Amino acid sequence: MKTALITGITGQDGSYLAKFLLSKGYDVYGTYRRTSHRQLERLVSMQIHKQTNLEYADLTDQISLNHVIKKVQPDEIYNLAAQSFVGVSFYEPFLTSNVTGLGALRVFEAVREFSPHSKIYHASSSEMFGNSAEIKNENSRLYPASPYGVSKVYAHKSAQLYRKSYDMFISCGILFNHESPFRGLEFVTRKITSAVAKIKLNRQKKISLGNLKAKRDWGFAGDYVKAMWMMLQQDEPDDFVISTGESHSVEDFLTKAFEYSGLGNWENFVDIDKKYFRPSEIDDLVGDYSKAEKILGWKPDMKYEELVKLMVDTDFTLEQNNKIDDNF
Ligand code: NDP
Ligand code: GDR
Repeated sequence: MKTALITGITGQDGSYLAKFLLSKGYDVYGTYRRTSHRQLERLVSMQIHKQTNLEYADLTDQISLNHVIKKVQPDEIYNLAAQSFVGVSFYEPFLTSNVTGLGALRVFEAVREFSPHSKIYHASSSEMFGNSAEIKNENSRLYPASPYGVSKVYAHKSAQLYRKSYDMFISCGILFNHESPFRGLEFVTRKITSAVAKIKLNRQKKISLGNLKAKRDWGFAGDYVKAMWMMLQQDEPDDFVISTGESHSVEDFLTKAFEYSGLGNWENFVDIDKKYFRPSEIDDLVGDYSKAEKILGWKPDMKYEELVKLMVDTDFTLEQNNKIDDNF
């Protein structure tokens, strides 16, 4: 039985990945942080919290990472933990750099010192590319447009450096946006689908949003975690873009979600609020996943329209049962 350790197991991707690895027969460990509120929600909803081994560790605390990695000696480490919200990275740039940038380096150092046989998957991001018109691949220029993007570039370059300098197996997945019913409520897709459910049930009148013109390459998280695993089944470490190859605007997502729900024209329900605009924005992001298709045999399964429907349907059912957080 192989052992995997997931940093960020409580997040969207961590929970999908844990479920996937358990289905493959892995002994799954995950790191989590002490918080004052419920944090295992996703693992509990997926009914896998009792099958995973949880260990305290924080990406800002080298000792905690050393301890867990030394103890577990995992065959595979998936470094997913991050301050992952681009919007907040403008308000908390130091925290974001510390967790999302330096945090990855701390994981690599802990592995180098205490578990050099472990293969590492590192969560890089399309946010590293910033604003430029072309379709992005593994060789596209990195020109980040947020403190989060800068931190991901630091981690990505550190991964490549450690791979080369110390012969470590570190593969980077350059993942484009991927969503699901387990997406955090602050991200725009889930913000829209959770609002649609509340509006439909007369529990909310309007939703406030920012830049509706921005376009993103949105895929399904369940498809993307498979690519992470595939990268670690290779003989050599490498970098791979994981995407769908098409982008849609926030406005298009709104249109589809409101029409599908039966509420009709979104314009009756949306306010534009300046506070949701970012100091610098990426207009459009589209990824070319042909390298992953060729080498890993990976391609996305779920289509964009299916994803919108899945999220609208799931949020409606959740809201009917009063299960969407009201404090958000
Ligand atoms: P989430 O925000 O849902 O999950 C982030 C995870 O990191 C949570 O488990 C969170 O724990 C944990 N975490 C945050 N800060 C720390 C810390 N200081 N120490 C330890 N753990 C911490 O992100 P996703 O699941 O969506 O993304 C997973 C990874 O992939 C992230 O690195 C993200 O930046 C990257 N990525 C995501 C994409 C996407 O579209 N989803 C696209 C490209 C890259 P807690 O629950 O306690 O907050
Ligand atoms: P992103 O995702 O920044 O691409 O980062 P997000 O869903 O936050 O924003 C997507 C686009 O929508 C625009 N937008 C809004 N966004 C939010 N959150 N809230 C709003 O009200 C709103 N209105 C318009 C944004 O300006 C943006 O253009 C995600 C994260 O998962 C990162 O961790 C990951 O690395 C990247 O995707 C790839």
